[in-house]
Amino acid sequence: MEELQDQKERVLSYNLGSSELESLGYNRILLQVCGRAGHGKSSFINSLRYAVHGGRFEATASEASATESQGGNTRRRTSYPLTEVITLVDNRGFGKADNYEKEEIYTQLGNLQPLDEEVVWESCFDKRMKAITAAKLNSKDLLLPIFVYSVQCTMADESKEEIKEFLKNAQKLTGFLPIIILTKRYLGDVTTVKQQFKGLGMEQVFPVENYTSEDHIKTPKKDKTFLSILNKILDHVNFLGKEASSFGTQEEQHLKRVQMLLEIAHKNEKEKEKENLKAELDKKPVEKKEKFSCKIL
Ligand SMILES: Nc1nc2c(ncn2[C@@H]2O[C@H](COP(=O)(O)OP(=O)(O)OP(=O)(O)O)[C@@H](O)[C@H]2O)c(=O)[nH]1
Ligand SMILES: [Mg+2]
Repeated sequence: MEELQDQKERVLSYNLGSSELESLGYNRILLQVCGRAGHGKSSFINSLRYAVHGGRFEATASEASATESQGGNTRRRTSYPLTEVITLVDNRGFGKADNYEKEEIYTQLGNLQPLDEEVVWESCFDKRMKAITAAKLNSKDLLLPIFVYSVQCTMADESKEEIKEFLKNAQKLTGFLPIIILTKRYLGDVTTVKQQFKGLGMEQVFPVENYTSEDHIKTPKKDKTFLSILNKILDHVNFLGKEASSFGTQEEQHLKRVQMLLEIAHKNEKEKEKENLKAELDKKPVEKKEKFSCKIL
């Protein structure tokens, strides 16, 4: 029990003051929660808040809102402060995850979309380019990616490649190896899924059973799971704090992200052009070839 209290206090009193990260201009840790629609992102955020603050359970980050998880055109990133220094961000879940949608998720992850505002991600290439280049460095956030995945799904080979690419890009964008949260731990094969993520090079993989509206009876074991995850995250931040000079200032990180996003958007546009061209060619009736005829003069 004392251990639980210590872990809680460390989270509540943590600040970047003692770290070199502050001298590089960072003053807030943004835990960027992302993952497929319905895998438990909002519930994970609610669970962390409940474990740290207690009180009455509130599903503040709304659980599975049907309209949002269906991939509408308006996206919203909602922030939930956990402490003065740590803020949780509920990024919109991605469903079909085509190139275009992934690009949008990367702009959320790279903090190039504003928090707590409705944002429409343009389908027009020029407008997207403008949005990326115009994104201001308007925060002093240290971005840390958290990938939420339900063990109800084991990874098939093709989704493994897709997730691997996503995690690699998330690491490049933020400078942090993503932290993997395996939700619904009693509803699937947690050992296999954990092994799959380890096989993708992920070092921190945590199975959890979230507190939800249906089941939020507090237990020491559950609280311990969520508080330990937060403490491991702070260890990771401290580690990077010691390596701060190699991590770079927020301006450098921001420029790197803009550059990376422009490259991704450009690559996607080229792929789209190729697909359009192929579709055009497929539509054209194939010209019948004249039968070879040989006239004997
Ligand atoms: N048993 C169990 N159910 C969970 C767990 N986490 C989430 N759920 C349930 O799964 C459903 C989806 O959870 P959400 O937290 O809304 O998922 P989400 O990723 O935020 O979904 P979107 O916002 O639509 O992308 C809800 O009905 C939750 O109650 C868990 O760890 N265990
Ligand atoms: Mg949600």
